[in-house]
Amino acid sequence: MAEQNQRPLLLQVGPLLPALQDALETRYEVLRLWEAPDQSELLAARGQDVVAVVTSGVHGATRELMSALPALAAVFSFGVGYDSIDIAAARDRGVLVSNTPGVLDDCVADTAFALLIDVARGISAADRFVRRGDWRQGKFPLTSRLAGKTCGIVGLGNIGKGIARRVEAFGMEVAYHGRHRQPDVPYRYHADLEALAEAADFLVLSLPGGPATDGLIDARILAALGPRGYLINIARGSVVDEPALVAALRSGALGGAGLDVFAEEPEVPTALLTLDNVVLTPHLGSGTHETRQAMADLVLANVERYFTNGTLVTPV
Ligand code: 8YV
Repeated sequence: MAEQNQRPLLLQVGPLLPALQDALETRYEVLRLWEAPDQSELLAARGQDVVAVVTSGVHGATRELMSALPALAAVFSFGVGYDSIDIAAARDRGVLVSNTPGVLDDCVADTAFALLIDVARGISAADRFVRRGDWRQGKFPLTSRLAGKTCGIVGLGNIGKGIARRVEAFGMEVAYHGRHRQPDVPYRYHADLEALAEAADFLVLSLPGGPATDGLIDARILAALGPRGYLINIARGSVVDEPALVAALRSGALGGAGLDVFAEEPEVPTALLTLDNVVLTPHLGSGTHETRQAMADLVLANVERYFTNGTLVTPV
């Protein structure tokens, strides 16, 4: 028991890849917050000894949680997006924060492209059509070609650039919107998001979540995308005004949508479940064995570097 107490005490907010949990538990003492029958009781009893939090983009870390941990020095997150972590609270306290950039770009870009081609060509809808036996009654409706269309990317970071390369390979034009024009990219820049939505056949969201982008894709942007336009979201549900999206899809003001993220995960607006022009996936953007392992390795590398020399591999 004495040996246990000498290991740094980590607080794990929610479940993580089992291999990561095991690796952490062999080196550190880990409190599993989500398993505690009474979380406040656990925090009151052990919170003062916790030196680091291990969390994810999904589980986050609130100011309230951090304030229950007076010795907290670092937050390690599994995921690239850190909108669920109160960065201002961490800065106020001098708490370091790490995330897992770089290692998931390909898989998330693949997911965006998969949703795009699925919604354009009706792959999931056609699969349902075949399974229902509808083929015997007639042909599947015609769908939309990708080649020659314009893909508007909102947020041209590493994931956005990966999406751009994929759609270019399918003969699409790329345009983008972001806070700044990027002089080194060959794509058309729209300083105005509405102008990008008007120019685009497909609007793909690959920007960070958080207060700065909350509800950015509203009824006006969806109307600009229009009845033959498609919205693809692999970013965060919070960047879209979800009721406006549901209304636009139901009325036909928007052509269709491919959505991997939602405002209140794992809840999905029930109105979307019956629409054939919508493809829904359960926030699986980074969800491959290889990428989740690479994310786990990067979390562990950050934890180990921190406890070796007080620095991080990938600080936020
Ligand atoms: C999730 C993600 O974090 O990296 C991100 O920002 O959204 C995802 O990779 C991951 O699913 C956390 O469990």
